[in-house]
Amino acid sequence: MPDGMAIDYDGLIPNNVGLNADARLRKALETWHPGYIDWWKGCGPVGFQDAEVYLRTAVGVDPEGWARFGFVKMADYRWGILLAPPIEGRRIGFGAHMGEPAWQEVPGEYRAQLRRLLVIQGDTEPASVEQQRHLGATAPSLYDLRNLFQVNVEEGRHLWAMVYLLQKYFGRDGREEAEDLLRRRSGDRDTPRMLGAFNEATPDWLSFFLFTFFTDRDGKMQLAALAQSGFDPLSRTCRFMLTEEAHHMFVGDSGIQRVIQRTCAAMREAGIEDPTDAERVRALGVIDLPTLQRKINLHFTLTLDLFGNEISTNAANAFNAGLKGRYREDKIEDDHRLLDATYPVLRWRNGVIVREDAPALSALNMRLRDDYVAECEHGVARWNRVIAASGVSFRLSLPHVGFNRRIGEFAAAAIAPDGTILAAEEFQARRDSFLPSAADGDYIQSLMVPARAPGEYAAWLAPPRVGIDNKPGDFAYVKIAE
Ligand code: BYC
Repeated sequence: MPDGMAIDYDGLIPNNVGLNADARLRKALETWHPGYIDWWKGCGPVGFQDAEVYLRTAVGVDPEGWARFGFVKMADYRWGILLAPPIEGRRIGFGAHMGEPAWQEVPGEYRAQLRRLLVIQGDTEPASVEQQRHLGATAPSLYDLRNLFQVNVEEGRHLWAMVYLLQKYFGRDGREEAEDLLRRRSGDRDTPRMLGAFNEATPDWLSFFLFTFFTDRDGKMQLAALAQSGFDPLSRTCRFMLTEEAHHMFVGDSGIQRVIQRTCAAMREAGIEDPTDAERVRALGVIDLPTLQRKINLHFTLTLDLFGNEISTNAANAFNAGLKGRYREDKIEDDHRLLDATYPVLRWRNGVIVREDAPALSALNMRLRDDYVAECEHGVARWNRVIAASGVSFRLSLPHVGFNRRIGEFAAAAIAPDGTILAAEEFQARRDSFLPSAADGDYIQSLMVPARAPGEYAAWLAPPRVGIDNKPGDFAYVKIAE
């Protein structure tokens, strides 16, 4: 079978990478498979493993083939290895090797760098499943429960995607890395996941929606940058992963819209004019908008840390090597080498925020982060339109990029969400007006009561406008075993 479009759906591991013709790789993956299933059962969704879930499964990589819907038990989900179709004659689009044919094998000089990128990407996928594992118990509807599990099984498949690349192209090192991906645990003191945000808790559904809006969107940006890679198997892998990522962000975006709709409708019915009167709004059993703003402040800034340092030689080297491009590199009109270019970077200098031109190569993390922030701004504008349409007078916003940071220029700075520079003590004193407090967490937790009858929704959340796969509002997306 050519390494192209044809899907082998009969074996243990559905794939379009010709696994049947590669005995060594098949054996390596089949050896890894039981450990993966153990991990899924031990660290994946708690409960519901015997439930029939209305999931989409990728059965092809063309626009029609990759989304087949049907009821499956999660442990029986067919986690496959699927690459986007090859592009004939593809060439490296940036960096020192620009114009050379894309690599089909790992270039020896970049082996370590490439492996590190694959491992970091791979590590985030199971981490998110671990973070979300307890959410099923408090799902606000069967529709939402199904979406959670869809996201979870696809993050599992994204782990498979990175493990495939590690096992196929990195021999024994790759096999060891694949084992370690199953060994680390989100939030574990001794063997944590690699990046900060993936060790945070996702304790409730508001956090889940914000995670899928903000943090999955970092996933999209990073995958889009890796999809430009001169290492063609990585490019094809990421291109296919991106088709799945869109739904994850939809879950977050529409989830927050539904929270806002419900809150605003409840306020209107009760005649509450002041959106900051949290006590009265909470008495209605919905999430007050200032609490949502504090949650946005937290999730946005945790995710900004995932872009690394604003000035990064790792990022410059990965670009120069042709391994990781910019967002939509192929649509940018410049020399794609950036040897003489500059890029404006926000820096923290002697207690003030300044904008300085830095060498564009070193500033690639900053540039990707700027592209990310622009997308987030669009999302917040959509949410604000929902608030405005309901007649409530309140505006959500993204906090300043220097607020609440742990990585990069602003890690040591005390900056308010509006960009005001504060003394460290003042920041601490006002912390609970910037970020969710323990009491906010308790309140949100108090709303997390499951709704499990078809068509039933928890009181803090509006129903979706349309169902998954155009199913009606009372469709039983999950058939829970008695
Ligand atoms: N936490 O030179 P720097 C997703 C480390 S999300 C802890 O600035 P670089 C998903 C850094 O590793 C997308 N450590 O780093 C979403 C480095 O350490 P070493 C995941 C951090 O390499 C939702 C040192 O600090 N994919 O897919 O330029 C659900 C120096 O930093 C952090 C990727 O990220 C942090 N936040 O930039 C499911 C793509 N940040 O090596 C899935 C692959 C930095 O010197 N990764 N450090 O010991 C990369 O491209 C880059 O490694 C990073 C960091 C953008 C992460």
